[in-house]
Amino acid sequence: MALKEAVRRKLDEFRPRTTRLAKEYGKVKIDEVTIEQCIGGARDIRCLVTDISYLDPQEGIRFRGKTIPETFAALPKAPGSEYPTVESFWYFLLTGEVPTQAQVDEVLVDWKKRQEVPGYVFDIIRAMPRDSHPMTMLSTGIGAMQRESKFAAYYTSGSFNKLGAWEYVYEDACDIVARIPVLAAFIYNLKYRDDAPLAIDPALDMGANFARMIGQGDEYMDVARMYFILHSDHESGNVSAHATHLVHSALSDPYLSYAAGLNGLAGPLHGRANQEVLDWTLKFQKKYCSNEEPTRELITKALWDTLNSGQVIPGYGHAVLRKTDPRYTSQREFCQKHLPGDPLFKLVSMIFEVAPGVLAEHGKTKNPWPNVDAQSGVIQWHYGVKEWDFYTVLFGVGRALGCMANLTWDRGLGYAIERPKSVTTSMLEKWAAEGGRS
Ligand code: HAX
Repeated sequence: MALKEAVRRKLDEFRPRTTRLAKEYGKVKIDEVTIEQCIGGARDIRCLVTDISYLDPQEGIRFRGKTIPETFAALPKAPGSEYPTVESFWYFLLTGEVPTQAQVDEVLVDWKKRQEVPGYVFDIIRAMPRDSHPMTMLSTGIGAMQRESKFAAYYTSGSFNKLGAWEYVYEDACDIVARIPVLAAFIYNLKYRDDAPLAIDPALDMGANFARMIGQGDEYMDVARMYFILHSDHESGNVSAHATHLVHSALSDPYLSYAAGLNGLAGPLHGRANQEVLDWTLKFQKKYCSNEEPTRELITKALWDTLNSGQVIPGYGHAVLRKTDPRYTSQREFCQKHLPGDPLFKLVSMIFEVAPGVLAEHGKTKNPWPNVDAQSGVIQWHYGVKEWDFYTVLFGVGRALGCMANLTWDRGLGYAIERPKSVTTSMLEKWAAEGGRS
């Protein structure tokens, strides 16, 4: 498999750099920690390493050094489409190299071989109450599939070797990214289409096949491709990526690790914000616009009502970004091109005009601008995926790409078990009184 060999080559090139940094420059200081950071969620402390993507507060995400438009422009496209296949993006995330069409085709064939989800996983999900949240079903499905882990089998084989372990993480990673859309489609059909599963199309790329598997037409294929790529990676400090990395650092296999990541993604301050945005917007329509068109005044009132009731405005703010999220912009451009007249898009655009001003006046958030989740649900809604509690599952399918690429590299570079040090409140009070920890 050319991709695995490309990853091996890249890891061999990288390993001496990491080893040298740790050995020769290990004591060089790159950051210091304040009491505010210690109490406030470790915000902005530089203590994780990843080369898969980097998030600049002003510019937004770069995947392997490329902005979103550069990434879309550089990668080989799906047949008849202006978007790249997820397979080509996977090659790029893992290696940093733009693949040839032949290399992309090889990934596509490889994923088809890996794609089958064992029947017992479906049985377990079917046994859950039908009104369980789809994210609970997804994380249960990934956790249940742990039985298939090649890394776990290798660990207990008696011949575990630290240097070779990445190959087994790579195998699990490829299995997970190939299977998770099939699992997600199963959950969608179980919950919303009377448990009427649709077969895998052996000829279609991941995005196109996913469209087919949830009963969508051809026009949804690019939506799926764009959505999975945009949601893939956001460097490694966000809750889902960090949880995945943390759990794997104990040498838990990629299934256990990504189930943990998904559980983090399910939180309303993280991935579930896309569900919350749709919920907020539809409630707004129902409450304020049953007899009249939405106006800036009505939106302003609704935003203040939300803030005054102690809730956050979903889809706005970010822990790192200080500008409009380019993932938001990319989806907005898609809407402007493909669904400019959609009433929900118009409403969300109006919220975009008003919300930053309201949040700035409210004065709490460091970033009043929209994030990825403010725009994504509108597109799903427009194309007929109206079950908005499913939107975080779509995020989880995309995020698997970033988390699995990162785990492969984590193991390839032999990153250590994660174990930050905690302190007590009394210690903080003592150091506060002394002006710092001596
Ligand atoms: N509405 C109201 N208040 C907000 C806010 C928002 N959208 N965003 C931040 N704030 C508040 C915070 O709750 C915090 O208040 P307290 O001091 O009372 O605790 C204050 O402003 C300072 O927060 P911050 O430093 O600007 O932001 P954080 O790094 O603490 O939090 C969050 C970042 C994304 C969690 C936050 O902006 C938020 O809750 N946004 C709404 C939920 C959301 O859209 N989440 C998705 C983020 C993107 C993502 O991960 N997608 O998966």
